Amino acid sequence: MSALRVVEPAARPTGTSLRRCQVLGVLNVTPDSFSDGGRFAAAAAAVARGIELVRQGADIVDVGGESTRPGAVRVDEAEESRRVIPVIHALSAAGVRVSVDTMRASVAEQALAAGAVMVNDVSGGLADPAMLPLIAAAQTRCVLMHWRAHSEVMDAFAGYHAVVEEVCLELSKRVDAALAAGVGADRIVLDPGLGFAKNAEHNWSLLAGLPALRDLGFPLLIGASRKRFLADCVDYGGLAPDNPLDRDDASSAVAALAAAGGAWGVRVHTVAPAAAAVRVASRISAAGFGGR
Ligand code: PMM
Repeated sequence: MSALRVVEPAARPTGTSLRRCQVLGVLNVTPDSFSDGGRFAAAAAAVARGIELVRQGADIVDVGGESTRPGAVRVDEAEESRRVIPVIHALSAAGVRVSVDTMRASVAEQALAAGAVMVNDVSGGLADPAMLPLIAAAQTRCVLMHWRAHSEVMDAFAGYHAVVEEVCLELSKRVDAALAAGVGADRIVLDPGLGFAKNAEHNWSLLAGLPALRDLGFPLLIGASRKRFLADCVDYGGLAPDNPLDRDDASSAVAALAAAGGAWGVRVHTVAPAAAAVRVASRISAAGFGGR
């Protein structure tokens, strides 16, 4: 008799595996994204878009009401709340896991009351001294991103001798501040802040420096999607490097590499290919890629 037996495959990571890199779908509720037809129509369109992002594979929808692009001028607090809170409320009520992308504790507090499950502070708690105490009191998960200055002036702060080491050092200072404020270590996600007071070479170095960032000992979020530095890769097929939408394929490539490199999450505008990318990375990692 043949010794050949059908062996049941070992349990495999599923699409909902906790170890799989999380996909954060970007939902920017700003006038340039959703302005047609007035405030109510804009909120309804944003909610529909958020639900569509989940359908395409987003694990979390990251809702922001203030542009942080280089040169962007700040919106006032009341306007930021008016933009995001109704959207967060409706998405949370629909069962969507929402994070709020804000530097303001007051907006974060309202967002948490409206159902948000995570605070994504691109300033890592630096812009508003009330932010870390709020996160501590709410015991919510937070993203602390590497940040040096507000978007209007941040390009003047893009000077580094050794970008990976300096970003690691500055992030660990944010961790210290968060822990001192009472934030639980298990609540913290770190983000190198690609494009924030960084030029293209800095961003590439930080992506190459993922192992050093991981050595900080916290989950890592990577936000490369549609950013300017990816224009370097858009030199084929009639693509327009200056058009952020034409950087989507490069964004998905970064998502795959970040996930394979052990990132906890990727923040992306176009979700479906990133959802595929993180699943591919998960399967390759499970098969032994990188010895993990
Ligand atoms: N980038 C932007 C906004 N929020 N949040 C985190 N954690 N990481 C990022 O890299 C990040 C962010 C700017 O991008 P957008 O204007 O295209 O949303």
